Amino acid sequence: MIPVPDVSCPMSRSGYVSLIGRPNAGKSTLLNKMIGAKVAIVSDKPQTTRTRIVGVKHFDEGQLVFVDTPGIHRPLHRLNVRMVDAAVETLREMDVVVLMFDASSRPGRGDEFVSGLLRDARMPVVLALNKVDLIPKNSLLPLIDTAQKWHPFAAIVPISAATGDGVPELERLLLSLVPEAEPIFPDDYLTDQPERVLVAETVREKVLEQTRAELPFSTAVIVDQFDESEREQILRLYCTIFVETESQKPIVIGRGGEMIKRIGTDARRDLEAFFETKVFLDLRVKVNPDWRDNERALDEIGVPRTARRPAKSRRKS
Ligand SMILES: Nc1nc2c(ncn2[C@@H]2O[C@H](COP(=O)(O)OP(=O)(O)OP(=O)(O)O)[C@@H](O)[C@H]2O)c(=O)[nH]1
Ligand SMILES: [Mg+2]
Repeated sequence: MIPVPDVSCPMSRSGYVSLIGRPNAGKSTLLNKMIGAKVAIVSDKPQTTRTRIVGVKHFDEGQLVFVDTPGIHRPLHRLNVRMVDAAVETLREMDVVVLMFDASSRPGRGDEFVSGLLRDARMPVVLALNKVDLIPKNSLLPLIDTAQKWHPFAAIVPISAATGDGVPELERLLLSLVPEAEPIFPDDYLTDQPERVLVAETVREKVLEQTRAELPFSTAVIVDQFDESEREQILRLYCTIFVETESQKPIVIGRGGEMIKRIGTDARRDLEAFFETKVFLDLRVKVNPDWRDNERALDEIGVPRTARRPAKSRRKS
């Protein structure tokens, strides 16, 4: 008998897709948009994301496992070395890479540098030109021209991670580029981010929103206590916000505690929506000098280790 191919059940496609690019390109915004949940914090300050964040999107035809990464920049602290290495390492491990440019700003040496990192990448690289909602369509052509000289991209896709424009097309393309394979995660799996990390990151997002200059870079948040014994009625969360110097402490606290109150109110509102319960949030501010260069402090904050050392100059972070 001639075997009849089973066309009713085509092989599914699944794979890991890394999101890389310079700080502020919109990688975390895209991750959240694609998986339909906020698992990565977003801000208008560069260097928002500090670790890899996995978010899974399930399709009838398969699964895309996105890995959001910290923006690639010149690292001048041990923290930043760990961040950049977390991003660059994905170039060896993933099935597909999405390199993201902020198309609303002129391509610069930073974009060229990141494109250069792709030289030895064996996997297909898709270039996503983000923030097209901010620019006229015809302004993309010179950017595409420049980018094509930097790397033989598998495709170049204009998107707006904020509005979702072009995102379904990007997802379809990525599904066609990942290997034929069974889903990697169960069909209700969303993210690798533990609840405690989501809490700490939500608080840090509000600190980033409210503060300026050096403060966003020198702030870290840890959850000291996550008390869900009365979760049905109220979830009690105790967090510490670390700053690097005594002089930064009053800035986060604000005049008469005004700033820390606003951070707390905004964070609590988001956390109550996320956990679907009432939240009690206790925030305190502590000085942890030079935590960005202290390996033990970085371990505690949960930024994975790396072997490399930071560059010499401390002028920029
Ligand atoms: N107008 C517009 N703004 C966007 C878009 N995508 C992201 N943004 C904004 O750009 C800023 C940076 O976004 P993020 O998603 O935090 O960028 P990122 O690449 O993850 O940045 P790092 O984590 O620092 O590497 C935020 O203010 C976003 O709201 C977009 O498509 N259009
Ligand atoms: Mg980010």
